[in-house]
Amino acid sequence: MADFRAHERKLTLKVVFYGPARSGKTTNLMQLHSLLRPQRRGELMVLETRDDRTLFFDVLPIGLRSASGLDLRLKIYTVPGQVQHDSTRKAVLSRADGVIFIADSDPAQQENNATSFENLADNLQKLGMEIERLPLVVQFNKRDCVDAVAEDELQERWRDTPWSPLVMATALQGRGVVETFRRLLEQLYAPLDSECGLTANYGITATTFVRQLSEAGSDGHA
Ligand SMILES: Nc1nc2c(ncn2[C@@H]2O[C@H](COP(=O)(O)OP(=O)(O)OP(=O)(O)O)[C@@H](O)[C@H]2O)c(=O)[nH]1
Ligand SMILES: [Mg+2]
Repeated sequence: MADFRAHERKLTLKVVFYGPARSGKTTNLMQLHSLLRPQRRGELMVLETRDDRTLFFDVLPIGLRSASGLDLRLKIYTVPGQVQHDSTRKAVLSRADGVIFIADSDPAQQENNATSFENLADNLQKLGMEIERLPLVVQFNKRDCVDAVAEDELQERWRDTPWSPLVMATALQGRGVVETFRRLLEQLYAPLDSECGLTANYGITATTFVRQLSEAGSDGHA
């Protein structure tokens, strides 16, 4: 449920990168930070740990003030993927408006992808949220790995789910990162529009919403 304060003309959304350990959640966040227009993004906070793994979360604020005066903010979080950090994952997931699931294309990681997706469903249920009703995009990262599972096989495997088609990415090179984010913005719009009247009250159409929040910087490849 979005944090909407009509009297303050302020709308804050929470987006969470979820997925197994080392699938590239922090890398996606860092790449988004470097690809988005500087005017849109706030300060990226990545909590470096000795072995490069996220222990709590990383966060990137994104924001804009629309021509109609609505102060629109997005806070993008990552969760720690390591199995033992489940209570932290659940806390970060709480009150999320949308989730981007980062799966790993490495054949050896397919079971970890599945376990993590089940863990997401399980935690959402514990938080009283329904996975089928939540804006959710699934990205398969690390397409540059020589033995990555073939895209056709992955698309086929997910074809009869609400999360098809999957987005392919190589986050390390910035490929597919903004595309994944845009897909989530597209899904976020409809429920927000019914809740807050984005078009009716603020003149923010779906196209404006997606374009403005994912605008690339002049040096971006998006
Ligand atoms: N080859 C390749 N490596 C990647 C890619 N994306 C991320 N990595 C590497 O995978 C490792 C883990 O990436 P992170 O972004 O830290 O993964 P994470 O999902 O945040 O991991 P946790 O915080 O432990 O859950 C790092 O060494 C990254 O450089 C990619 O597209 N291709
Ligand atoms: Mg991380």
